[in-house]
Amino acid sequence: MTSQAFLPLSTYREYPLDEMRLRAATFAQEMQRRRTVRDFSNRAVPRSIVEDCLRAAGTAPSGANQQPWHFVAVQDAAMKTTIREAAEKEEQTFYQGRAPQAWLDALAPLGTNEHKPFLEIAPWLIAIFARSYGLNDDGSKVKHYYVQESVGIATGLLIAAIHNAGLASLTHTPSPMNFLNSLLGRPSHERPFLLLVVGYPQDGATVPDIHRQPLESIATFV
Ligand code: IYR
Repeated sequence: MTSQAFLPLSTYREYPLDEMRLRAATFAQEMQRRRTVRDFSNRAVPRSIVEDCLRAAGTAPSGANQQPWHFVAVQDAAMKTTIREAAEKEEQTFYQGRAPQAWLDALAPLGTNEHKPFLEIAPWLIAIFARSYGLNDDGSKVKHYYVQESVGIATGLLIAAIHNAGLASLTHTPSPMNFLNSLLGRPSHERPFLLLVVGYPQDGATVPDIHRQPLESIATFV
């Protein structure tokens, strides 16, 4: 056992209550504006913006601080084309048979189908991997804890950071997406978690007429 050093909490900032109220309400309104977008523009987004969004994602809390995530940010056009081709192949089997009718019915309001042009059009694809276990120098495994939860939280922060920067994103889940390991050169103990499409919305982009549940439906106070 190594002993753990502790440092003063120097990064915490307390706000007067009025300011706290305003900040909480402003952030909630800001997040209400976020919509998942499927119509992307091919307009370039500087790499430094993506880097900062990934820095924000990397601040997520994680089980035993093991930070069991890896992000592959793809802007290379040939790689995006290859990813699109592989994803559409999986999606075709999904939409043309693998998906039960009830699942297709649930997706109907979103208007999705097997065609994924945004995988080539959007300037960035961020493949998010969840590391199932760590590796010591001698090759032995280090157990990781709460991997799915940790990577889910990091992904949420990433989505919020992208929105905060003024960009749109799409949480895309081709299934299965193991093809991302071989295409992006990630080891097999990293499981593809999500493919996040990032960019500007296309001019005239539309979104489905769907709504968020009000607070009363999603929260209970005891
Ligand atoms: N992976 C498919 C299907 C899909 C599934 C769910 I659940 C969604 O919320 C949206 C789509 C696709 O990307 O089209």
